[in-house]
Amino acid sequence: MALLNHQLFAALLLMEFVLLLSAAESSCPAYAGVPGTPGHNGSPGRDGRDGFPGPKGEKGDPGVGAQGPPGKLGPPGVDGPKGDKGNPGAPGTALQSALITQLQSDVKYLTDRLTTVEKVLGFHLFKKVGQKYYVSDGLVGNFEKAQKLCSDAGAKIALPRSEDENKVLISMHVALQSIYIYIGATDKKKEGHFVDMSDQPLTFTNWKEKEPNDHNGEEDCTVVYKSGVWNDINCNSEWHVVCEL
Ligand code: FUC
Ligand code: CA
Ligand code: CA
Repeated sequence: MALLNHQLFAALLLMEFVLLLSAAESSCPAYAGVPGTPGHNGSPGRDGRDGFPGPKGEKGDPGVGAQGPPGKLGPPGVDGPKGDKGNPGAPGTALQSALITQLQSDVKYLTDRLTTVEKVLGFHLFKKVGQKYYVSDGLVGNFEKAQKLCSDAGAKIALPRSEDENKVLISMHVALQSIYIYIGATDKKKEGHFVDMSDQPLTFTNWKEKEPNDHNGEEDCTVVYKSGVWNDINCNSEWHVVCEL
């Protein structure tokens, strides 16, 4: 009962307050109150937008990094025009001239040797003695044919000019299975007077005993036996051909 009275009382109070308030608002003149104290600062606002771009900065200092690797080779350029002729060189010293002369001589010697060796390689059979090569393809012919076969190969018909050369020449008999080998000595121009193919007297001979005998008055060419001795023979007879280089 007491609680209900309380509640009722409170309700009446509230109604009266509301009535008073509405009356005041609608009809009673009022004065502004004293301003209150400023409130506390609010929390920070959101970030602002970006500003305008600033002025261009000064050029920076050169970098200090290591140089990079070289780029790839570019495509070849087109040939330029031919340059002018150079000025004459300064005169060489005496030593330089001597050296050039020597080198020219060496090059000639080597070139000549190479030419010879290349000719030698054109034959099936060859043997070296000193600076000379005896060469053969195992062919047979009369003296005229023997000379032609050799000259066609840039060579000469064999002619031993020493005991050594004579020995190496007859060593070819083994491979050739020959009886005689023609050599470049004749007495065609003057009977009994044998000369080489340049008409020079022979400086080495190895005649067999009782040779040359100009048998039947018709022997003006020369051959060498397997034993190494020489015999004058008819130039039309056919024997093995050996050339020299
Ligand atoms: C000897 C040689 C000749 C010929 C003859 C059959 O008289 O001198 O050259 O070989 O024999
Ligand atoms: Ca003769
Ligand atoms: Ca004879």
